[in-house]
Amino acid sequence: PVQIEDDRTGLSVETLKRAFADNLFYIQGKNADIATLNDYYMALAYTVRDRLLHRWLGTIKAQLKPKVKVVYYLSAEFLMGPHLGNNLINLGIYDQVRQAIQESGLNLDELIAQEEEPGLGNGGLGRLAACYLDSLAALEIPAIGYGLRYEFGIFDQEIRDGWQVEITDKWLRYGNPWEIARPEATVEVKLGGHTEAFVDGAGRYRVRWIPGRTIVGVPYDTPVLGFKNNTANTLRLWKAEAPESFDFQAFNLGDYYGAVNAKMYSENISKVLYPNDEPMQGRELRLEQQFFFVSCSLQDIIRRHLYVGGKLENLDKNAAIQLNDTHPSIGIAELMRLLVDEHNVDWDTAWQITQDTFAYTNHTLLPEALERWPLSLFGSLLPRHLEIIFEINRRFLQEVSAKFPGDTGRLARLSLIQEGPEKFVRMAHLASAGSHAINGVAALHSELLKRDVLRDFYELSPEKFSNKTNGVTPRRWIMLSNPELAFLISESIGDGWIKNLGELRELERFANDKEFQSRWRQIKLNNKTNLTEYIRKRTGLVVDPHSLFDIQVKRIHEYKRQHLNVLYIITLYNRLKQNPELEITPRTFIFGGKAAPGYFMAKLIIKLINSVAAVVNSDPDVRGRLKVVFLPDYNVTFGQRVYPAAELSEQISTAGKEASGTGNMKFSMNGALTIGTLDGANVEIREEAGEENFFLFGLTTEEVYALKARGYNPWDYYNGNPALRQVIDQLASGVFSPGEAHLFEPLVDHLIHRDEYLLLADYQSYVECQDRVGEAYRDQEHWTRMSILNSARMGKFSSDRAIREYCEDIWGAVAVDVALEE
Ligand code: 26R
Repeated sequence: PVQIEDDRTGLSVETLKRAFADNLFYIQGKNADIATLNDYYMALAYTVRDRLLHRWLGTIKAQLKPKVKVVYYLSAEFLMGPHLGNNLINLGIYDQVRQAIQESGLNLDELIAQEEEPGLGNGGLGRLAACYLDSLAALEIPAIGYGLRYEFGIFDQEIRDGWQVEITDKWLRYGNPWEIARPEATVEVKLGGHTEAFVDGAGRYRVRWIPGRTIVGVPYDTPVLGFKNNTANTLRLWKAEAPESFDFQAFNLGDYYGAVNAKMYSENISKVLYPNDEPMQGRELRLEQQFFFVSCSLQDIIRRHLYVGGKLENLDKNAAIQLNDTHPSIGIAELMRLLVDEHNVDWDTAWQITQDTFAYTNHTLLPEALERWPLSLFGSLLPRHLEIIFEINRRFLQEVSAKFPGDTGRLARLSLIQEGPEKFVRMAHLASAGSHAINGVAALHSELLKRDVLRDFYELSPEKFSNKTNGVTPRRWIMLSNPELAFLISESIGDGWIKNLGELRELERFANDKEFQSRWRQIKLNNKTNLTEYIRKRTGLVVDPHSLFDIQVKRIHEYKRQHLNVLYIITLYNRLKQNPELEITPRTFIFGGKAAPGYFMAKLIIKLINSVAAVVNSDPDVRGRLKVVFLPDYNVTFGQRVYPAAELSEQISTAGKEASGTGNMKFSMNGALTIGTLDGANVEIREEAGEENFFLFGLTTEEVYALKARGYNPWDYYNGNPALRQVIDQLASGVFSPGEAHLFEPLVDHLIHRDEYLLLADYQSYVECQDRVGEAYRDQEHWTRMSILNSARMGKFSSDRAIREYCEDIWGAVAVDVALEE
């Protein structure tokens, strides 16, 4: 019999071409005469989506079997990056589709580049959530990611006159082919109002919450494919809408515009992603967002649990709920409310279920980033939750008293409520008390958590604590970003590394192989040349692909010390000015990253980079040996271009400040060497790569503490170091800000008077280390060997390894077979 491939599932090139043309006509309503590039992208996206639906429906079915444990990953941010290329890789149809598109007279790379990335996150925390969803699917673990469907994601960045300008991110403008709305699964969320006590039919004392307003959450689902398996998990994002009844009520009273206004107010909740590093104060809408998506998600989880016939007492057997930082930690109080108030469960049972179900990951030690909500704000938005938190706290402190009698200092330190003229709810304490597991995101960070931020919780419940070093997905961050390198690796050691990154170790035997080395170098050069072209297009700057590509891309923050990097650039510049004949390794310094719109110092650092670039790039004495580039609008898409082209990765935060870092891992996997402090995951990257393959500098965490304890005075470093002094004086006197002598005064003042992040203390060590880097680069063979060894030894930093650890130690989740759904 003749076999005819289904147009929606067939994978032959012929079928793909036909399906693509069909979707262009019937979904986009265009033909080749009038189709735009975006129409072609959409047609292809739908062609790919058709081919994953059997897996998606199969996975949903498999998750709804009794006894299956589902991981629920609650996160205010998911920085997924573009879907198309990734889905092609996971479906294993990249090559067929490339050919089909080519035979249709188009270019696959151009269609992939057409996708507007969903920037629903700020940086590390949101991208980690995305890598974890990828690995959960790769490992066939039933999982749902829950978050917010922000209408505007992280702002787009433009640079005007060297300053950052923020542009709204209209990512949904041309439609989103990857999501499916599920209005039938809408849930209601209450806000504001007051509570009332009453006695129920059984004579029990109960509380009911009379809300001031109600909104509804509409779920939008996006499939998350596993790598070449049948699993397609779900990312469920909630959109806030006004309940229909609201409109009708007002309409009947004749207040049509009032009703529309209320509708707009409701929809505000999922309107925009908040940038981090923005002052916490008074951000009521942020608390509304957090409660909104958490309440929707918990109601959804309970509904699913009851649907499969589960008993609420057994929720923890079917559900593991992970809190990605404290942003969703209101979930602890909300689950208690749902169980006690709405489902009639007694307090003690409810508390046991809650603790057994929740686990909490901390992502930062910075005191200003620890979430605390003013009691007044909290109480007016969530009156019932405040009561519940008081009751959790009362019982919790009773337990503490029993364990540490008479220790009132400890009670005050552990309390969920921070006392003082203004009282606050401490969200990290709520998360810690209400979870059975608490983890940090790198070995050092987890130690510091136990020693500082959560010390009292550690002394109270040491068994809750563990470390789960972050990881990143090799599918997006090697295969998709660096296809040539992926090809070389697979050709040399087979393709098992994609699922089992530890296998990269087998590359070690090629580290000294001349032929392999030269191919390795050639690929790096190709990637650098691509980036060179991109830099020229975006900034007009011409850079030399044979120079050392030295890259720092990440959010702009004082603790990350982009300005320390700048101090070195100026130092090099001064050396060249003093001796224009000096032999130096030609370098291209590339920066990228966004500053929070309200973070003045961070914005000034961007201006500083651009100002130094303007002077250095145009000085004839430099003769092109140094180039400084600030590439605007750093995001996932741009990261995919940058990591493969990097030779030196800048990971230079003050020791003890960067929880983990994940960019550091992406660089290293792609063959960049790291210059870094002993901070976050750098410690473990160096351990794996070997200390001889890592450029280490700077104070250790212990030294930072000790220096601060004995009184740090940046002046001493300024006065004691002529080169440093010259750089600071130049910044202060306007050498890099012609006509605006005082422009960088706030930065300079802060550095010489306070220098919270110890740039001046680490300056000399950094300069010497950078000089060693420059020297090392001259021996290309040795450099290449180090580069190969870095990639070969990064197996530990696969998010697959991280997710396996979470599954075994925290979630108790196991792989589930998925049968394709007809
Ligand atoms: C409360 C508010 C102001 C806020 C502050 C900071 C909101 C969000 C953040 C972002 C933090 C939590 C974050 O992104 N942390 C990063 O998490 C990464 C993943 O674990 C780490 O790699 C990275 O080191 C850490 O900064």
